[in-house]
Amino acid sequence: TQSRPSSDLSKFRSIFAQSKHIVAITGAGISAESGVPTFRGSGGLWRTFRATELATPSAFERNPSLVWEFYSYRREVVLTKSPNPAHIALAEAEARLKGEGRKLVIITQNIDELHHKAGSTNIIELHGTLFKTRCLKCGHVDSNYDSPICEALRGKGSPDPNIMESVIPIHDLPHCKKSGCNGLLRPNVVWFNESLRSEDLQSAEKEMSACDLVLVIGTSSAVYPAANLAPAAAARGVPVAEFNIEETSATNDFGFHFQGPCGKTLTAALA
Ligand code: BJW
Ligand code: ZN
Repeated sequence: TQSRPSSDLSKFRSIFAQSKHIVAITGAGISAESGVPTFRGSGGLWRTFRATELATPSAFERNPSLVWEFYSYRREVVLTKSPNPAHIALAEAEARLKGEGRKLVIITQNIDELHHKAGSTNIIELHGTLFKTRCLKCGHVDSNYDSPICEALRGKGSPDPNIMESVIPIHDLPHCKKSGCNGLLRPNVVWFNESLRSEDLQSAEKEMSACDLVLVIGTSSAVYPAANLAPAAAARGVPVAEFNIEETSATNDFGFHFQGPCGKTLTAALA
């Protein structure tokens, strides 16, 4: 029953004009034009590692120093980056629609906070953020934009595969500042084999069940449970438009596919 998706922009725009509750599901590709590397693209390696090797609880247990180097590097990179026209188009659309009694919500898999920087306010961060820590001892979650996050990580985390790992002693890694705690901190992101925060997943599912249009922007739709959200909506008859530089395994589930860099295609679609 699948047919090829349409790339008819005027047809999309007439549906967009009538929709009252839009969900934008975003992934690493929306930040690519800001200079943040994607996971499954060519810049997806850090040293010799893929995210699947470092973004796991067992990698952190085995080698917290190495995993902190990886995240410290990515924090420092992202702190230098700015939202691009695709982030800004979503923020502007949210504000414009709000004035018309309509709603736009972003469900992002990204941990770079570039949607916040662009001025979006309805954001569900399914995989957490680089700029929060969580204490392994007391569970306290704290915002943290320190650069570097601790002295021992200053200048560490180079992605160059020839760099030796730093082997930072645990007590020099980031620790909890709550009085009397001093537990080891971890990045408050969702690693492979970890559950998403149930509040976040529930809010995402609530938005999905109430929405009348879905945009799927810059994601390979390869990581679950996020990858299920848009195909499930499409199966219920909700129009779904994918914006990606290439086709994905989910493309044929959707009614629209706009191929190209989303800084261009999304800006045109939401103008
Ligand atoms: C552009 C562009 C431009 C580029 N314009 N486009 C069901 C089936 C099979 C497996 C599972 C399953 N359920 C759960 C699993 C296991 C696992 C999983 O999904 N594995 C898959 C790899 C198969 N999922 C989990 O473990 C999840 N937990 C969970 O389900 O818990 C319960 C459970 C546990 C154990 C077993 C079963 C259930 C947790 C997943 C957490 C993912 N976390 C990460 C890391 C976060 C921290 C960090 O960043 O370090 O999140 S993984 C990584 O992938 C990151 C991303 O958010 C996520 C998605 O990637 P994304 O955004 O799609 O990026 P890319 O690079 O893949 O794609 C970029 C796209 O952009 C491409 O398509 C480009 O073409 C495009 N593009 N430039 C437009 N300019
Ligand atoms: Zn603590």
